[in-house]
Amino acid sequence: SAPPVFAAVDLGASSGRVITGRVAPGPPGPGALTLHEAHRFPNRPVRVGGTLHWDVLALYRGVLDGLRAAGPVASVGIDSWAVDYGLLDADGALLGNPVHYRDARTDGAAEEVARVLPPAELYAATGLQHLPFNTVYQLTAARHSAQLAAAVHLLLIPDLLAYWLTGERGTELTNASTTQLIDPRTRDWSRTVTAALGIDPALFPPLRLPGDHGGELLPDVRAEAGLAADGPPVPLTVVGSHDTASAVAAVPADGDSFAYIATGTWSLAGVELDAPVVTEEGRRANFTNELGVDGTVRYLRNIMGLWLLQECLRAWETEGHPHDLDTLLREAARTPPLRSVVDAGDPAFLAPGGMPERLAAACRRTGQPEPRTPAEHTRCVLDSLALAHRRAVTDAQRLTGRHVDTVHVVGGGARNELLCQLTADACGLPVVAGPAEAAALGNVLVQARAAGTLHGPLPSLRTTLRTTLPLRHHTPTRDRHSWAAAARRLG
Ligand code: LFR
Repeated sequence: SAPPVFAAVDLGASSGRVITGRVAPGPPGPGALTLHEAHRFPNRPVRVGGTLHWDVLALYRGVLDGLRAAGPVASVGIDSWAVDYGLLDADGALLGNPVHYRDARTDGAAEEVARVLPPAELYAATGLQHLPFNTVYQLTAARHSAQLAAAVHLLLIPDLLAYWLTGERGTELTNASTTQLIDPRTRDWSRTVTAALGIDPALFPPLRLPGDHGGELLPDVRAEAGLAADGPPVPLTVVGSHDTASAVAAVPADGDSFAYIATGTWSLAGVELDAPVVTEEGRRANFTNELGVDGTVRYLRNIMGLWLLQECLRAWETEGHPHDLDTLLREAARTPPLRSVVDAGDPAFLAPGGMPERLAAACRRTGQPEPRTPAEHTRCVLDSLALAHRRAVTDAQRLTGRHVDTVHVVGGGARNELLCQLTADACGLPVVAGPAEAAALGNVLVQARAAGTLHGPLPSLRTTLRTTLPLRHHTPTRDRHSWAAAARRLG
């Protein structure tokens, strides 16, 4: 019989995708895992009343269209970016559009939280890096709102979509770990944090884990998705619903001496651990202990990522001078290296708008030449990202004692050969690039295992990937001194 097909819904900051995955039978073990993009749709945030929102119904429609395009599937799994949520009233109706994490409503929230729970205590309780948009700050910013007062349930974005598909409410753990309300040691809500901040943990439906059964598609959903009313039930399988958790699950690593960089809008760079490392040193270095698939810990740092370049492209297009990414990357490859670099970890780059000028201003402030042409901006962004990758890989090893001999670059940025080569050069380590659709793959892997199509712990799932996916290898070439010198320019 034909191998089962799994539908991975993977929502990113600029587009959503419904991707089908199947595991071809292949002796002696499972054969190649192949993906097919059934549907892709734009994710366009909307500013209304001065607040930046997600157009969550448009996303949901994209999911339904995608399921229709996918046809009959054995199960569905959903992953998306982290931290954001929708609030439901007692009837289960959505109270307003979810707010985008890049919205300015959290300005000043960290200071408010710090008055009740100093940063060192918040970190000791949660092991989570400070990101101004963590759910804890969003809830603090919203705490006097009528909407929160009326709310009975809080659902993180993938859990919200899963609720609409199945009628069942749950809180998936890997994504819950990004709220800064979870203790990574107990893998449960931190009463220290919820009590100090007056956040009612009962807002969150029960925690569930990747691999859990998450209900079945409702009859009206089946109709919308074009599935026969009398066909077999389609379960929703809980996956690593934080896209980065799914992406890390799909790192095609061999052994544990590896670092990963999940690159896309963000670069999430770090190592995988069996247990959290919660130290004051780690807090100061802004490392996080997010929870991963199969009880793992994602010890990583957020780096601004290709957002810096996406925002430049958007600015040039708005000004009436659109640029083609591939051409720019070719030009950037011929542009002198390491002329100017910025701190790609700086939250100053978080908000949208005016990116080319903001990059130039940052170079000016640090006494470096300003990028003038789009190719120079592109080079500046890629050199800066590689430098930030180097720093994260070095710091993660120092802070955890984990030795790294290979860097895996996964996610959309794995397609960017220049970025991967620069990352190898900057880290002084071999880079294995791919898969680009890591989040969707990790999503499919967990579904396939829950269905009994794949077996075994993460390392054996990774072996399936490593032996069947096309991967690109980058050997470090450039001398390391120039990267060290560039790092010093940022202080
Ligand atoms: C990547 C990601 C990051 C998270 C950021 C905001 O898509 O999920 O891991 O820090 O988006 O949610």
